[in-house]
Amino acid sequence: MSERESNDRSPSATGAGDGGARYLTQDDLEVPTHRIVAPDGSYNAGAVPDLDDEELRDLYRWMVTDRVFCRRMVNIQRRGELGTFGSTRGQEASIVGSASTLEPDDWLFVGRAWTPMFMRGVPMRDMILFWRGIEEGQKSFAEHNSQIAISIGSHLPLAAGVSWGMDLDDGDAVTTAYLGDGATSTGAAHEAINLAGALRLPALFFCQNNQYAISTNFESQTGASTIAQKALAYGIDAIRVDGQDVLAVYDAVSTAKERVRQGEPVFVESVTYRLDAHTTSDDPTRYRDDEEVERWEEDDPIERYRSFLEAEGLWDDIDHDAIVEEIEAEFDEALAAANEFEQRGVEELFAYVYDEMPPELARQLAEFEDLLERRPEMYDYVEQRPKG
Ligand SMILES: Cc1ncc(C[n+]2csc(CCOP(=O)(O)OP(=O)(O)O)c2C)c(N)n1
Ligand SMILES: [Mg+2]
Repeated sequence: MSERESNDRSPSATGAGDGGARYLTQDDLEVPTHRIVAPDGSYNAGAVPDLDDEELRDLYRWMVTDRVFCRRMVNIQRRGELGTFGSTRGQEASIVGSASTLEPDDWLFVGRAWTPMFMRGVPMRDMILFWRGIEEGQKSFAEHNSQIAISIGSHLPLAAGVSWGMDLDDGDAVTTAYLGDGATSTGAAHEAINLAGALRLPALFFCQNNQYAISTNFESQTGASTIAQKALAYGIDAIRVDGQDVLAVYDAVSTAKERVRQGEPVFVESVTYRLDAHTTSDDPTRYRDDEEVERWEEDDPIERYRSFLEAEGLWDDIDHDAIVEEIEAEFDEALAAANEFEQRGVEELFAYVYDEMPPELARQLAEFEDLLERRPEMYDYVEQRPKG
C-alpha cells in the first residue's frame, strides 16, 4: 500500500460512492467559545482555575494597572508630551489573563499589550520612552525577552524561529506571540504558523481579536467565521476564548502552555474589543457607531471580574482606590524619570539594533549626517519631540 493510500488524506477516503462532491464549509466546524464568568457575573465554579487568593487579587490589580496606564498615556499625548499611543482599554482581561502565564525564561513578542511587559519587570519609564521614539527604552525590553512589533505580523516568523531554537536546545521555555485579528491576514502570519505546525515548535500564538484592524472590522477582515479555525489548516490545535473573562483567558492560555511545553504549538483566539481609538492619531467615530462601543463598554472586563471577586468574598480585601493611587504614583515617577531624557540626536535611529554597527548602516548614518551638515534646513523635517 502506498503512503498516500494508507491514510485518510486520500481523496477517495470520503465521498466515494455516495454520488456527490462534498464540500467543506464554514458550517462544518462549530467553534465554541470558552467562558467561566458570564457577563452577568454568574460563573461555573467547577471551572475556576486553581489560583490562590493572592493570585486572584493580582489579576485584578494588573487589569487596573493596564487601565490606569492607558488613561495616563492618552492624557499626556493630548498635552503634547507623547507622539502617539495605542490604548488597550477594554482588552484588560485578555491581556492580563494571558500574560499571567508567562515564565521568566519564556520569550514574549507583543502586539497590542503593554502590561505583560510590566508584569515581567519592564519599568513604565521605558514604555513611555518607547512611545516617545527613544530607542534606549527598548534596552530593558530586550533584557526581559520582550519585543514590540510595529510592523504588523513581522514578529511572527521571529517567534517561530526563536521557538525552533528553543526546540533545538531542548529547553523548557516557550515563545508567546501576541497578534491582532488584522495580523492574521499577513503573509508573515501564514509562514510562521505553518512553520510551527510543520515542525511542532514550542510556540503559542495569542490572537486578540479586538474586532478591528484600525478601521477594518472583523467581517471585512476575513471570510472565515472565526480566527481560531484558521489554525487547523496549519495542523495546530486552537481554542477560542471569551476575552472579557480573565479567568477563562488564564485557563485557556495556561492549559495551552502545558501543551506547548510538550511540543504541541497552540493558537488561541481571544474575543475582545478595542474601546479606544486605534491610536491617538485615529478617529474611530468615522467607522463605527457609538452604540456598538457602548454595548461593549457595558461588558467591562474589570467589572465582570469584580462580580466574581465579590461572590468569592475576595473583594473585601481589595482597596480599589488605593490600587489606583499607587499606580498613578508609579506613573508620575516613571514620567518624571522619562522627562530626564533630553532631545535625542538622529544617530539614535541607527543605534541599538546591532552590538556592532554593520558597514551598510554605518554608511547610511554617515550619509545622513553629511546631509544634515550640508543642508541644516533638513532638520525641519526631522521631528524632534520635546523631551525626546
Ligand atoms: C506591515 C504593516 N502594514 C500596515 C501597518 C499599519 N497598521 C498599524 S496597526 C494596523 C492594524 C493592526 O490590526 P490588528 O492586527 O487587528 O491589531 P490591533 O491594532 O487591532 O491590536 C495596521 C494596518 C503596519 N504597522 N505594518
Ligand atoms: Mg485588531
